[in-house]
Amino acid sequence: MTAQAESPEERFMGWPAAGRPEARVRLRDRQERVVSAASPVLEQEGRITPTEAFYVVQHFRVPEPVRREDWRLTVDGHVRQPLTLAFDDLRTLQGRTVRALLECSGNDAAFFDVEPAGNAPAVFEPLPAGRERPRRADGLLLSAGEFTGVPLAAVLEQAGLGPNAVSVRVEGWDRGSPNPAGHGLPESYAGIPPFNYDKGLPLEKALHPDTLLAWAMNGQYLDHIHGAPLRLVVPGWSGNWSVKWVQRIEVLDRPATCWYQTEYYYFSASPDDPAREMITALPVKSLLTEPDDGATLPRGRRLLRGLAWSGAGTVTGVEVSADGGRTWRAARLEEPRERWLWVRWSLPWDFDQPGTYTILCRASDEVGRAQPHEPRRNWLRKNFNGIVPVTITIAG
Ligand SMILES: Nc1nc2c(c(=O)[nH]1)N[C@H]1C(S)=C(S)[C@@H](COP(=O)(O)O)O[C@H]1N2
Ligand SMILES: [Mo]
Repeated sequence: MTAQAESPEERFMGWPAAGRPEARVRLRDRQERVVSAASPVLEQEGRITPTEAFYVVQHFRVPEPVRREDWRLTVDGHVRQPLTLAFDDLRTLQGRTVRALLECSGNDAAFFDVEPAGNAPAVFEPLPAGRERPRRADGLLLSAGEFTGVPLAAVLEQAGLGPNAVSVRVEGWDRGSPNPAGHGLPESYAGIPPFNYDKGLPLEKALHPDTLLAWAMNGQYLDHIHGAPLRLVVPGWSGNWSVKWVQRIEVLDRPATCWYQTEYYYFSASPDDPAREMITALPVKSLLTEPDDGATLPRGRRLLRGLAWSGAGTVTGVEVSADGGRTWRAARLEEPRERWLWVRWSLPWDFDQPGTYTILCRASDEVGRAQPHEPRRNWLRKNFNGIVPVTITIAG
């Protein structure tokens, strides 16, 4: 049990409370407002991340809040009827609720540099001298929420797609120039002219009924830091597609060339590699939530637990090894399972002998993908889904 264990001082409605997991703040602005935070995923019970524990990421300065009453959404480009919608106009459309996991492409990137402990397969680079092994217990850029709004398709239907529509560009009102240092980019990227954060969805994903314009998360209106009054939610795709602070939807007659699409969230071996693959669906991935990495435990039976997800299809299996990858067993996937959420899994394991154990887990999905022993290398270090060993000691 960690910091969230029941404490007699914690009260809720005047009664003893179990404690509330909170996002781990990584950065505040000059006014002490949180602008970056990681989610305590290893402490999460259930499948929905409480709003207070949800991770926070964006690239530019967080934009000024706009009151719901003053906010307008423009729908234009290759449409039959350009629209300007107020918040209440959206609420006249039939709503939809989608429970979805968001993972930042940069989540777990530090593991690209880590050599695993024990006798695990040597899948990562050695850690540079002086740097500590990353700890998932410090929080992850990974959370799941229940989002309510209207399908993007319903708004597009109102405007009417032009016959040559190919993609849908969704724009926020946050504006800036990508800062090379903050993006892990070489200095040659300095001086990019400012633009609004935007992403251009291929038409098929834009029209998927679960692709939402959401005004609520976890049963209440969105908070500003998560994109109020309206954000895009693109289930199954990397978090950067879920544009916050939406102000404009532009239908294009060509694939979008948004900077964060063509210049940042793509796979390639090097900056000069002409072959770039746009990052879309999340890879298949699993992680261990219990026991804690580095724990010392008594002998006996323990329940190994964790989470698994995939952006391309349902998770079909999770295999677990507690002997550094020599033998693997199928974990039980806990019910219910939902298409865009992670699945919880568990497996009892008998730790009868004192010593050090290296625990690994790997997931597979319905489209035949398996979590790889060698994570996909790419120079921008996006979408790490390698197998991260957890080492525990069983006391004598
Ligand atoms: N307008 C806008 N939307 C954005 C971003 C941004 O910089 N600007 N960042 C994206 C990224 S990289 C991620 S991972 C998610 C994070 O959403 P959250 O802060 O609600 O967790 O928002 C996405 N939406
Ligand atoms: Mo992200």
